[in-house]
Amino acid sequence: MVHGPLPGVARAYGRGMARTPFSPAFWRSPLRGPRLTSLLGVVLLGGITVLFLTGLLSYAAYNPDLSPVNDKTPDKGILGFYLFSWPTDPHWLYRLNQGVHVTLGITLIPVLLAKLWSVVPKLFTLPPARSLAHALERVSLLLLVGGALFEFVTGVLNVQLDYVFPGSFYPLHFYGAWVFFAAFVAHAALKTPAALRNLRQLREEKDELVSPEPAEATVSRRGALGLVGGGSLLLLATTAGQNFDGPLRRTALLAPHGGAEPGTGPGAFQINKTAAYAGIDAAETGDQVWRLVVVGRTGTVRLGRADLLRLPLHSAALPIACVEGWSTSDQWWRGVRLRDLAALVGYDDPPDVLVESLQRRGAFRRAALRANQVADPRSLLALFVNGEELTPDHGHPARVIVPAAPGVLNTKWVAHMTFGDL
Ligand SMILES: Nc1nc2c(c(=O)[nH]1)N[C@H]1C(S)=C(S)[C@@H](COP(=O)(O)O)O[C@H]1N2
Ligand SMILES: [Mo]
Repeated sequence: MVHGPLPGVARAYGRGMARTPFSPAFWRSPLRGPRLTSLLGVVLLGGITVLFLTGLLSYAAYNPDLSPVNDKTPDKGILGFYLFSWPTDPHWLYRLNQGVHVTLGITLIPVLLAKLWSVVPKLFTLPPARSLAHALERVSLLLLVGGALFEFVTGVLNVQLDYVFPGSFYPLHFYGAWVFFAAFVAHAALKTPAALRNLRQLREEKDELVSPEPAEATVSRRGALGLVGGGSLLLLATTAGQNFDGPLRRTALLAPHGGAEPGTGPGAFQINKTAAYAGIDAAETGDQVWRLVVVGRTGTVRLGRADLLRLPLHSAALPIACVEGWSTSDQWWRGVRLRDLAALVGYDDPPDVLVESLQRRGAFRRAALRANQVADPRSLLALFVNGEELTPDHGHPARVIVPAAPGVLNTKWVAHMTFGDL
């Protein structure tokens, strides 16, 4: 049964106020109410917690505390309290972490938008604050809504537009995540008990979210939830494929690394930055000119390609997994073990290493690897992939590949390696 306007609302009509968003009667959808809001809230409670944790792990995987070279948020202070040495096992660890982070984030967009829609009347309640506690609650809601929009927008832009914010995505998304998650925890602590109660109740409670003067329903609540869930499933189905090869990647219609693999042959798997983009000149990479400079305790060693080929070569099946949430399945890399290169310059116990490429500009032209990564027998300075020489775009003449590490640590077009404790 639809009840008539409340007396106060009727008076508001009289004064011509009912048509502004500040009047409860302005919001007429019969779908709004604590049950819908609570259900969406519980989904987001789980989803955003996973997003936050995988985000923190993703940051730790960059080895930011190892060297300033890796750290895009050097002023983080205590926010880095949890950092730890990223392991090399299982070798698909970063691939899984980042695939979940990005795919889940995109999948939750319709849920987030529906949740914001379901509570939008609350943004307009008057007076703005009834008490200090109420004022604090509203400020925290502002941080919550602002933080959520900020994190989703910066994340999607980074994934879709490929570094629209040169260098600054990491601090924005990292600091934004802490602000947002603090507000999220406060909100969840306050609201979860009531949300669970709302979901167990069969009938809608009297609540400020329930329109005092509901319009005729155009869609049932079940239908609306179906729309949100369907939207999420559609995003999931058109994004997740960018973590797989071949026909599955072709399903990732919305993902920048979906579709067909680039080129043909052994090097036909996803490329982040091409050699041309990175400004790598073929004149610098030829066998006659290119030298790998390895620096360590016992001095400096210069190795041409022929010298490297005389060292023991090993193979490892490892994926490329990018922070942007795309990855490849395992590729067959072949090259010299990083720990053998460390031994060449005086380290039986492998230390950390700073790897620098031929590339002159760009945030990812160099990276630092931790001793545990250098020590892993699968960590290679690869010269070959899938049975053939590296292609220019995959880092010819030599590139680093390390198990479980983010793509950004797998430096291409390597020119310089400095072993030692960083
Ligand atoms: N020199 C250099 N190495 C680099 C990069 C770069 O921009 N410059 N990009 C990194 C990133 S972010 C990724 S995901 C991987 C991608 O490797 P691929 O292009 O062979 O797939 O290379 C890494 N190595
Ligand atoms: Mo990447």
